[in-house]
Amino acid sequence: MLVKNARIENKEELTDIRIKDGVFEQIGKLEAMPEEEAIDLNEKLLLPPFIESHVHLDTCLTAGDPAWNMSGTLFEGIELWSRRKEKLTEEDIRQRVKKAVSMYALNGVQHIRTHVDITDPSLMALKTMLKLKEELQDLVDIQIVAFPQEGILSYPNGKQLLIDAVKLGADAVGAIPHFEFTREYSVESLDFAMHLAKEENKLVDVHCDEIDDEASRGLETVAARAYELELFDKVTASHATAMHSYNNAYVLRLMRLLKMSKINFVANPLVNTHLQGRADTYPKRRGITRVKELLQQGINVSFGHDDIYDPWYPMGNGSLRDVVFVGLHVTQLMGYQEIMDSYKFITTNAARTLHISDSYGIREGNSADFIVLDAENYYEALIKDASVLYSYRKGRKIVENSPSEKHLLV
Ligand code: 17E
Ligand code: FE2
Repeated sequence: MLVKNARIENKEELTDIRIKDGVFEQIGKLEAMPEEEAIDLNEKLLLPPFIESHVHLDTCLTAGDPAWNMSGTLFEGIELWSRRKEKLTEEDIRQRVKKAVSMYALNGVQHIRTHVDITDPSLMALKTMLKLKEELQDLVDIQIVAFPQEGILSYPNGKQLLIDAVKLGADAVGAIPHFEFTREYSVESLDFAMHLAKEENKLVDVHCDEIDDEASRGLETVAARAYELELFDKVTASHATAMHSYNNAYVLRLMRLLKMSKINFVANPLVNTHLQGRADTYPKRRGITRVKELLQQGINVSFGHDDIYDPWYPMGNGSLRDVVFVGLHVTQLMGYQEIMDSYKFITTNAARTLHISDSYGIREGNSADFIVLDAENYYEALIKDASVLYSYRKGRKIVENSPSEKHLLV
């Protein structure tokens, strides 16, 4: 099959792509061969598929059950989820995860890293997610983080549950240092999680300092262990919102270690602008990590949705457009080129976070995975909230959407 006249990743010049046996065979200026199927993209934007680098699929679509989060805090969310967890069944998880994944797929997402709560003696969510990962392969690649929502040292049998989750097949080890009972527990939990990842050859993704407390310094321990254990870019610090509140002198010192550690960051602009700042009167902190400064230091940052309609976030639709749109505002990345390049937060940068850069992207020899947006470049796509017209996976069309049209009749 030949794909004609694509604007690949905002490039001015038009490019053609030949796909054979589910792989990008040739990329350049190409002519259709006799009998070859060809589609003309008419100068539309072609991107590698979107990547959701941080979401909790096991909790999605449960908002209001058993009650709504009225304080808007992370902690009320955790308490509510703890109650909702008691009602979990395999069927309940299946239905919600399938629905959320289809929402993502319709919006051009083909890779999802999901955190799955393993502070549950039955590990039901994890076991179900491992099955769904196989069952949903035609739509998305799912990466699973064993996420100890209620702590590793502060939850009964927390260490063993994390070990069990990894042995069952989780791809990454999680931690939640700012939720552990004490600072000592927080350091010990990170030591435990990161040594486990090293021994079992797993990735690491820590919910790291998701709090406005400037004294929450899990991040330095995550970075130090990433460096010392030579885990480097297999490690991700998610949220890292306390960094917003660190003093500048400390950040200046910390940056050196962050660069040496090569760790990735994920910011979740929709959810953290909502959950953070809740203890502030005015001024109210934005609750987002220092994205612009991290990027300036050459540190990788991706953006995630975090939640779809659950105890932590009462909205969400599986479109990463709003994540990028709001992310650019709250991080003040609103220069022309910054806006143009911002698709990288949910493509190239997110691929680095997921540690899949080797096989990801519009390159000859890669799996023919791509999406087409109803716009000429990403700036335009953001402004007009452009539809994802097509999503192709291994050369097969898995999504086709109509362009959204509006008609002024007067
Ligand atoms: N759990 C957590 O600890 N933090 C979050 N942002 C979500 C769940 C969504
Ligand atoms: Fe999260």
